[in-house]
Amino acid sequence: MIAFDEQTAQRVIADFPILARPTSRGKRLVYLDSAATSQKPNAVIDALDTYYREYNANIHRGVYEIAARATDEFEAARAKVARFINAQPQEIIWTRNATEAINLVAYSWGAHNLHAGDVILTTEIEHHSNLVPWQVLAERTGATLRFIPVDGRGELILDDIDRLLEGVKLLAITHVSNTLGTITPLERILPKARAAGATILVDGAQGAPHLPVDVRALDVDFYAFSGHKMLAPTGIGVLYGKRALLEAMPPFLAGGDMIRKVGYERTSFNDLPWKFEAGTSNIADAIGFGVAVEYLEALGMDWVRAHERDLLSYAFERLAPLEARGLAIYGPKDPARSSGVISFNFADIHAHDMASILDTEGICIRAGHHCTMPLMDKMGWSATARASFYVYNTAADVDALVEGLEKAARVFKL
Ligand code: 7TS
Repeated sequence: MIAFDEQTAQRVIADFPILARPTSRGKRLVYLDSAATSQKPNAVIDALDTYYREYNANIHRGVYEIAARATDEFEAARAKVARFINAQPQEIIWTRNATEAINLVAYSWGAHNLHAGDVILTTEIEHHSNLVPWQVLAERTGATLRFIPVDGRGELILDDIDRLLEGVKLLAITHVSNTLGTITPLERILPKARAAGATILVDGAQGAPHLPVDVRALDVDFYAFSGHKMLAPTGIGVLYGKRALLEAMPPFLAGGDMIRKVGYERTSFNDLPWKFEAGTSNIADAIGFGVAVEYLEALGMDWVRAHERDLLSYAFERLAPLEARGLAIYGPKDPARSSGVISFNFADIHAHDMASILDTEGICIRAGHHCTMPLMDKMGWSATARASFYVYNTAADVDALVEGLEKAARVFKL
């Protein structure tokens, strides 16, 4: 039996008002789609409310009291997010999301450092957001893409990693697969990539929300993530970059706030991190992001990881009997190598039908290709159903999922 920390879990649930609202069918909301976006605790919702009610003003320009407070809170949020991943505040660039953070690197660093014949190494499990920007960059520069292959259980095959890394200029790799939950073995890959002279970008969209992250210990050059998957509002994300690299990079977007001095003909650019933050920033949501990481820090990322491991262990245990009836679970199926994602198909029930049946029970899962179409093609799946866990999920949610699958089996007469 898994020893859940039920007391903390119940306290966490009470912090999320949406979880107390029944669905229109009067069901308890069982939210199992946090890999798509997470729910928000009262502390984050209140921070947005307070900003708009008490000190809404533009930042970095007003001398009056509420503008100074807005600037202070905005920059304090940056410092909180920096601390969360063991970075310096100047190394934290606010973006809209992980996708924009990756594009910033592709357009600014990539366009100036990659040339015809250069190699970008990525993997076969990437989200489109860490694939398409490199395809576009390769098209523009004449660089080529190379892939670390994936095996049938969704784990990267590293037998040939030394050869794959030969001559690589950029390694762009995910921390965690959003489709399979696989935690990529960065500790085995990154030192080799560094030794091979590659610049390293990690897509942390599914890493930062679920695992303790220390960008210094990982020794990555860039780490991209989104606030909305880690209790913060939508519309705010982060690019972490090593200071020396960011200093050397040209701005991505140009305009207000990213300048030091502007003449009709020439402009000099602002210091880090503002050089990369053109135009009025997403002030409220950045402040909300700061509150979200404080919430996660108070819980402790070790607790978050342990809680998700417990949930996965319990889910694998509860789902096992259904495997004999045609349930196929994809991915490593090992809570030590997997983050809180379970991708599955049940006999010949289409993943979208499964999601619709579960919806009638108040259970939210995602069905489809999960923005990893090449991976789906390679595995031969047209779609999978995906349940994903976070801090506010408990054993009761796993039980609800299992009951939902049993209902689907009845409906489809399995
Ligand atoms: N990288 C990974 C690994 C992701 O899972 C996602 C979003 C992104 C990048 C892009 O994040 P965004 O915030 O810029 O959109 N993944 C998912 C998902 O699995 N379901 O919905 C979005």
